[in-house]
Amino acid sequence: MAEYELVIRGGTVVTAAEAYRADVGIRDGRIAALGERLEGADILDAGGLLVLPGGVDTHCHIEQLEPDGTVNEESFTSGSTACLAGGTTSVITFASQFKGHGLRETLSEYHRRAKRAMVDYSFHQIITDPTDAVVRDEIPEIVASGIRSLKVFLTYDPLHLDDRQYLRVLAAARRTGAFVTVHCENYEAIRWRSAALLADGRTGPKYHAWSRPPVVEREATHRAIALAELVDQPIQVFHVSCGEVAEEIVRAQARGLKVWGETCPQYFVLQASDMDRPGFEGAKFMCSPSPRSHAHAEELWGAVRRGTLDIVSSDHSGASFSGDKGKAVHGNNAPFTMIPNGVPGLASRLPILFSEGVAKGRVDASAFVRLVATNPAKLFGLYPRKGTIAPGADADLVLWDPARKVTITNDLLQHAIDYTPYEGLAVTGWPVITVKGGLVVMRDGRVQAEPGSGNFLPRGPYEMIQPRGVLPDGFHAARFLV
Ligand code: DUC
Ligand code: ZN
Ligand code: ZN
Repeated sequence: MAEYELVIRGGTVVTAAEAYRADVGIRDGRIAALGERLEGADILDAGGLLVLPGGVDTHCHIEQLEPDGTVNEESFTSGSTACLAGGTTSVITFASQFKGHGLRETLSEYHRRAKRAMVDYSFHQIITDPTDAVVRDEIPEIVASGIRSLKVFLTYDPLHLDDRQYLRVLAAARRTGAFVTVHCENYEAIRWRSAALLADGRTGPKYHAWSRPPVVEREATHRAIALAELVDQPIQVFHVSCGEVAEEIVRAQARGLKVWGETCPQYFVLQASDMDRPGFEGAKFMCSPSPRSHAHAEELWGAVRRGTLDIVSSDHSGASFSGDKGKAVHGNNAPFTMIPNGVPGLASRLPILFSEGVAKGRVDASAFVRLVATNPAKLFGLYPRKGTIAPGADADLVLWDPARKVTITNDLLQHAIDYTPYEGLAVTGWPVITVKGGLVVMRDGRVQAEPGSGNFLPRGPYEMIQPRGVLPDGFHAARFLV
C-alpha cells in the first residue's frame, strides 16, 4: 500500500525562507513528508510548477450583515469558490456589531452562515459600540470562543469610534489578550472636505479621492498608533495606501512598538485617476482609503521590501456595479458620498501580487509567500497549521504556473460581484491546482468542493500579540476602568 494518500511530485516547494525541489507527501489531510521519490495512491505532477502554501486572506468582507437588514452580495459559497479559484484556502472575515446591540446575536448568525464555507475561516469582531457590557463581558467571552481579533473603524458612519471609544476597545483587548486591527482615516476631516466638495458641485466618483487625501490617512494612522502606545496594545494598520502612511509605521516599529501594516493589491495597480473615467464607470475603483498613483505604489513596494508592510490582503468587498444593491444603489448620478466603497479581490489577490511582485522582479517568490500566506497566518494565530509547507501543517497548497500569461476577466475570478476593477489587466503567473485538506478542490479554474467543507479556526493566545509591558509612568489605566 502506498505510504501517502496524495503525493505532489516534482515541483519547486516555496516557503517563507527558501525554494527547493521536493515531493510533498500528504496523509489524513496534512503534510506528512517532504522528500524525493515519495509514493502515493494519487500523484499530482507538479513538474515546472511552484508548490506554494494556500493563500491566507486575513481581511475580506464576506456575507457581512448590514444594519438595514441587508447582507453583502458575496456569500460564503461564492466567496469560497473565488478563493479556491485564486489559490486562497483560509480567510478571516468580519462579524459586525450593530450599534445599540451586543455581540452575541450577530456572531452566532455569522457562525450559522459560515457553515457553508469551503475554505477554512475565522472572524474579526467589529466593535462599533463599546458599551460597558460589551467591553466588560462580551469581548472576553468572544475572545474565549476563539475570535482573537477585534476591528475598529476611525471613520465611516455608522461604524466609527471616537478616541475615547477606541481607547476602551484597546484596553479591553489588552485585558483579554486580543489583537486589534484598525481602519485609519480621520472621520471629521473627510466629512468636512466632502461637504465642501459637494457645496462646490464636485460630486463625481473622482472626488472620492479628493475627500480623503493621504494626510487624512496619515493623521489617523499616527493617532491610532499613539493611542495604542498609551495602552500598550499591539495593533495592525489595515490597507495602507501610500508611503507617507507607511512612514508612521516605520517610526512606530523603530520605537519598538508592536505595530504591523497591511496593504492590498488595489494600491499597487489602481490609481485615483481611474475614478475619473466617463460617467459612473469610476465607481468601480472606489475604495477606502482611496487608490493613489503609480508613484505611491512604488513607495509601497519599498515599504514591502523593507518589511514595514508585511501582509497583502484583499479587502474584498461586495458591491456589484449594476443591480439595485451595489454601487448604483442610489442611482448612477449619486454623489460620491453615497456610493458604496470597496472593490472585489478574493481571486485576483495572488495573481496580481505575483505578477507585479515576482514576475516584475520587485520581490522573490519567498517574499510573495510571506506576504500572502505565512505572515498573515503568523500574525493572526494560525501558524504553523496554516501558511507554511512543513510536516504537520494542513495540506492546503497551490500549484502555481509562474510563466502562465493571463488577461484578467471577471469570469475567471468566480466571485458573485458582477465586475472586477482589473478587467483587461495582463498578469504573469496563475494558480492551476488548489489543494485543501489534501483534496484537489480546483483544477484549471474548475472548483469542486462541498459547501460546509470549510472549518472554523478558533484562535487561542500566542506570543506575537502579547503587549510589551511598557506603560507610560508604569500606570496601567486599563486595569481600573472598563
Ligand atoms: N474599505 C473598507 O475599509 N472596507 C470595505 C471597503 C473599503 O473600501
Ligand atoms: Zn477598512
Ligand atoms: Zn475592509
